[in-house]
Amino acid sequence: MSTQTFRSVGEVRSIRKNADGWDFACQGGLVRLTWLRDGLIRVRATSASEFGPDFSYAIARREWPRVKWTAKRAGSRWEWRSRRLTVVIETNPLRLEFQTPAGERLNRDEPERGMGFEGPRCRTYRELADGEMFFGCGEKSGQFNKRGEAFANWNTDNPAHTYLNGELYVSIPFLISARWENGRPQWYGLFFDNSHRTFFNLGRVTDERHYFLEADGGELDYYFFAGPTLPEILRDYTELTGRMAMPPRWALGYHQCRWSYMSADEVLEVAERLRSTEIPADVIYCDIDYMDGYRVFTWNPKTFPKPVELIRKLRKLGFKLVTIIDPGVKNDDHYVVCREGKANDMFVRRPDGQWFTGKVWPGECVFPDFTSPRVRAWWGEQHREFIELGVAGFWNDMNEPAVWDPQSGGTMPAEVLHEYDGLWTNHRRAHNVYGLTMARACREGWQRYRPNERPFIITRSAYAGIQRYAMVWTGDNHSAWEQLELSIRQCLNLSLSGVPFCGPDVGGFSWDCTGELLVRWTQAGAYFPFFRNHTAWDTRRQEPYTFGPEVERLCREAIRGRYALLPYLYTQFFDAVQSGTPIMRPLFWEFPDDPHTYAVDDEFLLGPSLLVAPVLKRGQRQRAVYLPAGSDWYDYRTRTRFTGGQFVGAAAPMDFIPVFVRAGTILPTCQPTLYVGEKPWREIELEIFPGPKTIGWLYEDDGHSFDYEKGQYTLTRLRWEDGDLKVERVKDGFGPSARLRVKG
Ligand code: MIG
Repeated sequence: MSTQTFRSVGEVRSIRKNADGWDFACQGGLVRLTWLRDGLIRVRATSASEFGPDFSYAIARREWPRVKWTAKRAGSRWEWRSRRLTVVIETNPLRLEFQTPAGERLNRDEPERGMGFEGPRCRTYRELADGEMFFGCGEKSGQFNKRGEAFANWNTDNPAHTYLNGELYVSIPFLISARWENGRPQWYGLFFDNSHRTFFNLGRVTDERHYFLEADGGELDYYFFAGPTLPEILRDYTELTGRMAMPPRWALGYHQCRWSYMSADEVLEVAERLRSTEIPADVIYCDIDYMDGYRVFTWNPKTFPKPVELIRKLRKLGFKLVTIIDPGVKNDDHYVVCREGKANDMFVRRPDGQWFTGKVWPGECVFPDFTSPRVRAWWGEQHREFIELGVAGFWNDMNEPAVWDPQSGGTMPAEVLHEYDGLWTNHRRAHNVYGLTMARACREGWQRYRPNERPFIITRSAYAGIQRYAMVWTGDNHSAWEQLELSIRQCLNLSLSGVPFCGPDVGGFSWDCTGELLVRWTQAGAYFPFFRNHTAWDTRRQEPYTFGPEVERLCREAIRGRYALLPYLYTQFFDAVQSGTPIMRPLFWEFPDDPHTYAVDDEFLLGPSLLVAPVLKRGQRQRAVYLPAGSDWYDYRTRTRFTGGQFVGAAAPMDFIPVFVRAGTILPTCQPTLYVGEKPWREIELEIFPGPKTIGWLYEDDGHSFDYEKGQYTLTRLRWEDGDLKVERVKDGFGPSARLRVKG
């Protein structure tokens, strides 16, 4: 129990006005309000006499055009107005209220306590509205709607996680609130940018009238997003924290992994088997056992004697190789990375100046301080040899960081020091950005050696803004039906947290998968942005061909289905790159006016048009599917048309899961290939699902370079009118665009 008591910032004593906002000197702290854009305001508070340096690893954009706003005084309150947001500032004591321009309350400080401090902690108590729902918050397990839950954000290697909310690998303290008001949804977003351990209590065991957000240290620093719509909140959030760049097109294919393929021969055997069984696949992984004694950036000379040859053979088969890279560097002075790193002061130290060492796979390790720009550059250089060998991507694991020391909670002790880009601090503040800065070092290294090739970087740990550097997979799940179900909620919330490229270990990591579960998970996974089958060392084989011919056939069909949809999927990736739009979307993203969509967490949309209803139970051969109101829907297979706003009973034999297409869709598809680059998309087949207005989009580029950023892409708007296809090139920058053919 804390002996300290919470002290609210209290009443405003004086105000200092700057161009974009004001400083309020309060009885118990200093508060700064700044407009970033119309509808986006930043609130900072400190108990110190001055604000600390303004720095955050999450923030991508610092310069914003001037916002038009006005301030008006009425007694002890000020009213600030911009076009999308009104802020009411009560000064005695200081309390903030956020309103729509029409004066409807979006959210406000809880009147009794507002914001303040408790010892080193900062906290904001906020009013909780009746029926308020919460989404986002990264990859947390638990319910889809986080109302009534409480959780810490502290990156944790939690390999046995379940549906019970706990600390997981990723911390994204970004919250989206939705609530019904006069028959319409009302939205706001709140990004609590503090890299210390944060704790969100979203109405669990409180009086149901408030929720609170707190951090273990540092300043109270949050951004309020007024929307008014959900896409506008995500657009603003991803403008602030950045958007992903296009991944290489092959990264959208099927990935095959296992901990571990123990030798180059085994990697090739799996690759060849996938080809001979005609299961489409693009990527194969080397998990930790490819290394020499788990030393990063080495190969085991016995089992992987000629990596160049391996990569050449894989390339011939149409496979890319991705290797795992852990942060722990074996503490072995005969090992060049360790020796050089020590000589150049690259590793984190204890306060007494000693290297911090901790045990992970290689045994005793030292750990790079990725919060140093110098260390990031050096770490980036370490990838050079692998990049030049032809390694196509990097897998950043164990970067919470995981350290096998139960004494310090499975990570570094709090007192370990970090440079934090010049703001020297300890692990309390650096912990949650360790993974993000590692992924950043990897990406920046790649960019140095392959500036015009898109990197593929997959990370387990992350903080807000990770989408600028890497995609995220959800870590160590297990082969259980519950976990297949959970992965939908996790990836929907990750998608709403600015990370569009995400996915789980298909088939499950721990435990033995069954044929039926693998089929159902593969059928669902085919519609997730990231699609990788992976499993742990002590489980049965999990490649789709290891469960007998029937499972093999069913998985092949599911994976072929994804390859057929790649033109559509790739177009969604471009949308995410441009506007921060999630690829995998909750139903309410597209149908916010249908109140029933908010409770649907066992279906999702891929892009605007495909509704996917995975089978989540053993033995289930049909399932209820909710079709949102506001559109008609076609069964993807039978083309039977249904009206929205109802549950339908959909057939789900082992051959497929229910998928519906929104009426009014032109779906660009292609002939499935064995891997993405096997043949260029010469011909795109357009599947027409007529509606009142029937449209579609197609994005094309070279699939691997950054030339699209210079306009070398083609974006086509398709319309279907009176049985005729109308083609409009919105952008015509990529030469060899495909021929379009209406199917059927
Ligand atoms: O301590 O590299 O989540 O995907 O196979 C386990 C071995 C370390 C954890 C990752 C998992 C990977 C495994 N790693």
